Amino acid sequence: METTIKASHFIDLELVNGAHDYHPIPVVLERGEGVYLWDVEGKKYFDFLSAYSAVNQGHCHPRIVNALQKQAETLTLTSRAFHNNKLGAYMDYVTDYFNFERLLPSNTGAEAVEAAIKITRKWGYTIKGIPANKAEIIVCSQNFHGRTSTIISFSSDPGSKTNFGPHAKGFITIPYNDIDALEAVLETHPHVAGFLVEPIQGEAGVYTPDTDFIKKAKALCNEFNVLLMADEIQTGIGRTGSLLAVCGSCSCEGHCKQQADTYTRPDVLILGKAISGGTYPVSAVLCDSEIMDVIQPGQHGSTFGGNPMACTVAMEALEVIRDEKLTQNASRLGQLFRAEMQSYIDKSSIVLKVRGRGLLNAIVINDTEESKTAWNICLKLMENGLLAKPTHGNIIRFAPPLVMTEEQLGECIQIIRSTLACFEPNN
Ligand code: IF1
Repeated sequence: METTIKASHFIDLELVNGAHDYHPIPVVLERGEGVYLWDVEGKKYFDFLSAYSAVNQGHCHPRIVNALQKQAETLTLTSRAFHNNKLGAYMDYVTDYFNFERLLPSNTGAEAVEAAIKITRKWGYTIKGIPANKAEIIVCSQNFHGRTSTIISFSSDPGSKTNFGPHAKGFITIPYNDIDALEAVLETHPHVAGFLVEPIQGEAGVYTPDTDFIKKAKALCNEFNVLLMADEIQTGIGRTGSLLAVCGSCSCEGHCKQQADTYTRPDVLILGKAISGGTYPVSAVLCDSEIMDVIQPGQHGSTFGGNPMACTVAMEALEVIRDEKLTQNASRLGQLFRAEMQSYIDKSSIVLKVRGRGLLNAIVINDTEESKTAWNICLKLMENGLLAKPTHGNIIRFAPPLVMTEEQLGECIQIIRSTLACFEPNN
């Protein structure tokens, strides 16, 4: 598709004036509503990225926007030098929602991961008794936890990491979904404080581990007195068809307080993205008081963290997840999506497989990681009115807002099937 003069204008402004830190799909968006986005020419698209799973509640959800507007007219920021009348209510609401005793507020996902690392290390020194500066955290290869200088130190992606050193020490990498590797490291490293893991690896291409991987990891963590730190920034808040991905197949939407036997309770839970429905940067670390209370005044903080706008918006966004049964919808539509894709794949030579849980899915394209095929498919999808982006070259992630209806999903599957058909070798 030719980029229009109007779109090129906006793209060029970014190119000329901005850091060249992204290579976006060449579409310029100006409006969103529910599962739809419109570009500057008024062309309408289905959104199949949801701002990397931040917009689970759909674009410009009226209830969330209303909450944001009202709070913006009342009080936006106090800093934590003073109390505000929203923070306590927010902490009470969210700790109850996810069944943890304490919440530490922050803004972006990476900040929450950083806070979780600090909490875990301090717990390691003051509670577990690790000697000073010896604490280690186990992470998985192909992880994605953010862009700070510490977090990229344990990335296995050269692009994220190279030339940004010297890198932070104290991280041990094991292969994802490898319980034996985890056990081997725990047995040989007495100073491990935590195991930081994504229940499904998003950036790695929606890599879904064995159903019992997290459960077994938690058992090992218990055995070796190590904190299980679950990064649910992308997988949490209904996305995978359960409130959290660590809930497994439980689709109680949090009402059961995650008592289901599929639920693995992490020691440290990290949330971001959809906790605000994509309207405002909100993130959080949740854990029980025996862990959280290692942090005392002056040891962590943020100017914007816990501000009344963030608190109000996040409470409304979480309420929407429950009221609209978005977790259940994600579970149901996800099964439908994978079944439909699988029936296409059975007759396809361009698509190798579909994988995922709930509405966090990906298809693997039958070409090399270096190939342009997945990118070209995404350009064609754009032309046909559906926005998605490749990850890792040959994988396309499909993650629409959870407010999608079955009828809309049917329309989207048609678009995806007919687009893919253009890339089959016999066409
Ligand atoms: C970018 C991916 C998604 C995350 C997990 C922490 C963070 C993220 C599991 C940090 C952020 C985003 C950031 C965005 C691309 C992206 C992404 F493709 F890289 F993997 F979502 F799929 N933990 N993920 O997924 O949160 O600080 O950004 O709020 O370009 O960096 P943040």
